[in-house]
Amino acid sequence: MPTLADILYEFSVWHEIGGSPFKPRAYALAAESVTALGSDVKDTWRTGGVKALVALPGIGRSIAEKIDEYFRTGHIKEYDMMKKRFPVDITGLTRIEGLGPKHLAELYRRLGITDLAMLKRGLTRHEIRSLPGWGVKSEERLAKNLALMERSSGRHLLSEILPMADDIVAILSKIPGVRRCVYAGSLRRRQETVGDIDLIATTDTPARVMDAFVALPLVEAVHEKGKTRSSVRLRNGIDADLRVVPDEVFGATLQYFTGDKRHNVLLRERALSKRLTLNEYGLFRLAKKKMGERLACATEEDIYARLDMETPPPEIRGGGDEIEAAWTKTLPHLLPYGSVKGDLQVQTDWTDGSASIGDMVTAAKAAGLSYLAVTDHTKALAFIHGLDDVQVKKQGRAIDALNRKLRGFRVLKGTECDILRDGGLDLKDSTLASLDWVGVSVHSLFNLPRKAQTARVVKAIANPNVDCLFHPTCRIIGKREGLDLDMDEVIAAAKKHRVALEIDAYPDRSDLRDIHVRAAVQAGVKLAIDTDAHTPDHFRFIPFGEAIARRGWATTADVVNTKSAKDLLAYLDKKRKRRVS
Ligand code: DGT
Ligand code: CA
Ligand code: CA
Ligand code: ZN
Repeated sequence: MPTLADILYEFSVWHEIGGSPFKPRAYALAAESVTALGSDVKDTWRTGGVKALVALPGIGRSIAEKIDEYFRTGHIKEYDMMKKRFPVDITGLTRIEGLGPKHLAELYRRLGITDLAMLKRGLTRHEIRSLPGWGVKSEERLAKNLALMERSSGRHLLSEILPMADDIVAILSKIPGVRRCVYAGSLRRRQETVGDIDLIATTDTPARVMDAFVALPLVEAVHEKGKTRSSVRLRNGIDADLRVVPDEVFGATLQYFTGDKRHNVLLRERALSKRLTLNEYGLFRLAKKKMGERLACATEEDIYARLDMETPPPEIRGGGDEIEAAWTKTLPHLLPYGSVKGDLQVQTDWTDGSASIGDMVTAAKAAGLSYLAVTDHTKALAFIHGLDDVQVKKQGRAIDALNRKLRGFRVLKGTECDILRDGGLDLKDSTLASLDWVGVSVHSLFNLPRKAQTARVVKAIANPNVDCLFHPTCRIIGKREGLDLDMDEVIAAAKKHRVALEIDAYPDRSDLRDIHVRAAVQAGVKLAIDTDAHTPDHFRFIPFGEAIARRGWATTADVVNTKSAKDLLAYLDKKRKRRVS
């Protein structure tokens, strides 16, 4: 069963094939809007029917009636009819780069091609090259794009792509004629995973820049090369898009391609309410449904200001209440990058870390930090020789000795104490009470039912010796779903017991994730941004943790390790007065 967005998109293609002058665009806009609004569309319909649908961005009366029919009956009559006349897998086939509506119509009418399998057969039989306007070259391009589409994997971790994107931007910036070059899209919004790299360059000589771009050694294949947009596959399997625009519209292009789509839909809606229209070339006056005078385009700030809004940082452009906050000028002052002063989750060679405490200190200093907490695992993790009470005490004496030698850096005595099956902890209370920083976390029984898992975690953080819940949900991106937890309950317990929740910046953890950070911040729960370092070079993950905090609207005051070591210890001391030993 196709989704509503798919159906609307198919209508758009259908009308395009039929030659309608404005319907294709109306349906494409509606499809985009429905995608961006997600489940909100159905909620809106349920509460307000057709009338409420019309009030949504990008949805007019007749499309609203189709959506209504879809929700009421599960079908749209006109769609079913159209499908009979044109039984083509539009959604599947248009995933191939460069295969547009008119091509689909032609392939169907002349060769009866309705889906990917038939397209492949047509390609192997070389039937496509003989169509009017095609030829060997375009047939080969289609085959190549089809193969690339099938090979194209899913999403990539931000931490893998960001350094690469920085390199690409540096390379592109050196192409003669390039004035500015940046990346936009999910990368600029620092989403935990990104689909592709969206690049923007400004120049007076677009053709030269495009030639140079597609000829870069790191480009493996060219999906599409145009005057203002080219799309390539890089050698590491990632796609990159480059848009080239005149320098004076840079702000508008950056705003547009930073997204996300939902943010842009809402922003355009706001523009429309002021009788303005917004696209990648600027903000224009709307005069009799046509574009009028250009009002802003040079910087993002100009555009938002012209809409009477503050400029939301890219990290929070998710199409939620940032629009309203920007408009009422109540955006939070997000925690700046570089705010974290110490790392509060670090493993050493006492357990499964690769380096000594001393080597981790050297690396942390080099990364600009002024303290770290040694938080080796505890004995429940026998396979990595987790520490018992005696060993923790012994490690504490080693840390005291090291601190006496250190200048301008402080090592805190800590633990990553295992949460046992029943919510008990893996070290004695007297041991925990002797430490500067007590983190607790789950490393077993990931599949307990929600109620039991939540009770287990809540019980652990109710222990008055506990300062922080490490990697609270235990998800591993692409590998493990994470615990089934009632996060509201966990957040309430963290608040009650004054326990910080960790943002574990280890890339495939990214745990807490942005939405939970937001909920924690709203509840007044403190956060800690840690790298979960197991080797000296892991301290480079700090900015990724800061990015998650920003995406969750956290400010400096929300994060405990933006404090100096001295202030942090004083803060923990206040709590410690309530500790049991
Ligand atoms: P990704 O690549 O899946 O991680 O996510 P994005 O957000 O980077 O999405 P992408 O690469 O498809 O497009 C980059 C930005 O360009 C997107 O965030 C907003 C803008 N954009 C792209 N296509 C459209 C569109 O059809 N409509 C609107 N309003 N904006 C678009
Ligand atoms: Ca993208
Ligand atoms: Ca893209
Ligand atoms: Zn852990």
